[in-house]
Amino acid sequence: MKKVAVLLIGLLALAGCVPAPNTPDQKESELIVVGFSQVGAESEWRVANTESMKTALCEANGYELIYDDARQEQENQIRAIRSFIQQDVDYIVLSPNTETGWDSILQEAKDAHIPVILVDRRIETTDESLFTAYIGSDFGLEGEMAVQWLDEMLQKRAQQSSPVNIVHIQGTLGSSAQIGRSRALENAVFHHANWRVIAKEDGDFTRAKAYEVMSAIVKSKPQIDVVYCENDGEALGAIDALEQAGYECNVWNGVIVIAFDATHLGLSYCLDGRISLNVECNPLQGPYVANIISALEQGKPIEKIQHIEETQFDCFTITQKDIDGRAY
Ligand code: GYE
Repeated sequence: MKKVAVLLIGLLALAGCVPAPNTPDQKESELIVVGFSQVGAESEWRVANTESMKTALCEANGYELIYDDARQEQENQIRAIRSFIQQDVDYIVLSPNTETGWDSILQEAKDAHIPVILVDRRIETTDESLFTAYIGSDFGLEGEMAVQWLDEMLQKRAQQSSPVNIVHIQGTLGSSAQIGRSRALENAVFHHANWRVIAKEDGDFTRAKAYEVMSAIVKSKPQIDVVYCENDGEALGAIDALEQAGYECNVWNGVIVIAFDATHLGLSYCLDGRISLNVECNPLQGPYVANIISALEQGKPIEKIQHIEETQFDCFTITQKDIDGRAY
């Protein structure tokens, strides 16, 4: 391992804070060097995820973290990983923007004997030895929770047989979060003769993009029963556009808005009824990564694939206490 030797100096020579050599207070400790390639800062979820990683992998916990924000571009992530390899880091943590196209850069990491831990999103590969561990959400399950709830809600609205017009605003195309959440809706539409997707657009997990696409959709003033947004930011953008165009967002006699993440802001929209259902997606993944690294350091076995447990909140049961109790 290539840990950085760090000198913790008790006494500093006053002139220019130059360390006094060989003082008795001198201690040597080793930091584990981690290169973290993050997707970007596109959502509140992402910001909370970055914070969690920075907090868990801080110097006081024995880490030197080299952080890179890829601004939602795979090219930037590949460049960052190559630079981590050149810097001979101990571990690479990667949150891959999209699932495909990782084999050759991860082969370079493997050749350099640097373990790669995937967080949040996954990769599509035929060679599972290209990564050491994955920690994140089960996006397919999140989507299934959402469509199951919608099915029950439409029965309560007595819409189990009349046409249900759905607008589908997708997350970044090709990302695990988009693939899992979209697939659940597509399966459900396939199994319900009266559900139909009247518009499907890429909202890129941002409020601005969702506002833009939703503003175009409402121009034709169609009957909209449900808007299925693949994160909180998209739901907020879609609601802005819907309300501006005169639609009401509420569960009984308006547009049912479904969101994922359950961040503070998303849940406050749920409390006031404008988001009907918010499926939780937990961004606090830093401690899980630290545990994985610590097990690997001690030569202990790890579970290769770990999913975080998650729940859901709807406008009927959410309370202010639920919101206040959340860390993100
Ligand atoms: O839902 C969204 C973010 O990959 C789970 O990415 C993550 C998603 C999250 O930008 O808000």
